[in-house]
Amino acid sequence: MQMQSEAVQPSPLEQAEAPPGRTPAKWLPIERVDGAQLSYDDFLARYMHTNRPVVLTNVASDWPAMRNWTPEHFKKRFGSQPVAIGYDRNMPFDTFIDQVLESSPEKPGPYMYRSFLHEVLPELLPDVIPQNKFAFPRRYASPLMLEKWRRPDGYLKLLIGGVGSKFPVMHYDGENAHAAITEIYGDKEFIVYPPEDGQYLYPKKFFQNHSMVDDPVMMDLERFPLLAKATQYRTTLKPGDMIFVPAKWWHAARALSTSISVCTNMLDGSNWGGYVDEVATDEAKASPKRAKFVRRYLTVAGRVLDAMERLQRNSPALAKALVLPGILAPASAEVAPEPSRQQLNIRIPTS
Ligand SMILES: O=C(O)CCC(=O)C(=O)O
Repeated sequence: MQMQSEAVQPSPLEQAEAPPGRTPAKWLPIERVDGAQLSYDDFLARYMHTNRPVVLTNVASDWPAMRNWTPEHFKKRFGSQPVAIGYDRNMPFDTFIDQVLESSPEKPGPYMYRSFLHEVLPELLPDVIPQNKFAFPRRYASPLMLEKWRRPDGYLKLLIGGVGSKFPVMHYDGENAHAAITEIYGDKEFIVYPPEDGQYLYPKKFFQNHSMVDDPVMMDLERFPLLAKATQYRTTLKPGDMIFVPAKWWHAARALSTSISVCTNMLDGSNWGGYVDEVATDEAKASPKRAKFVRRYLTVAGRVLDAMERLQRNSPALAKALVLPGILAPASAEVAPEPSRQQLNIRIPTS
């Protein structure tokens, strides 16, 4: 999907000297909209339901996190409590923060990308309330979801990194999910490519949603010549900015200063079909019979969720009186309960 027809802009980094064998990428800016002025319905119509990325500003002004979350705050609050950095890497929180503060482009420090607040730091949940209205619908939390894929109310992942550190791999999110990443502290560079440009991004053989490209900013065109054909969109997230990354859009992120953000995933009618395909395909590896059941069940559940979300949007008073629609389909920030603040003994799968 070509979003904009304007000429490709030169990257500010183009002025910087490229390392030998590297070419600075050209890019287009991602549209920015004031979230305080955008209605939820317009967000759905203009971005989520057209699978179009956008940066929304001013989405978290009332979060205590915006006032309190700093590297020093985390160090003081959690001391040497162990925290998950990646899939198989834990370290004491204070040591992690020290390494984040020492990070540099030449010697990047660790980047935290695997800590779900509900799993490991539920005491932080009150800091991200009121709920971000653009992080809905929340089908992942519906009681209609099969348990394996059900995720708690407002589950959020914490991302922390120092200058030059980055999310480990350019990828698109599994389960055909949309994503919302909200910057709380510092600046983060975000790069996205449209789904159809996947052909130029060298997907890994066994992880088709992971790219082999190591650096989309300073490109290695000898190793990845097709990368030059991909249309890169780029932005810098500042505190209070949320980027909406639609389903199947490739993305990469790098901290430009010490950066703290939270991330969540969304499912609704716009990406449900792809979600059902993906989980059924996954189930089929173990049991074709179960895969058939899962596909049938989720197809019907999708219709019910569609109807309940529509009812809540079009006739909120009736939906409220009926109670069930709000319970089965947490369609919007107005109807969904706030995060439970309870630690949940779950292991949220991510890819
Ligand atoms: O902000 C980031 O580091 C990217 C997060 C992300 O893409 C993910 O968690 O899937």
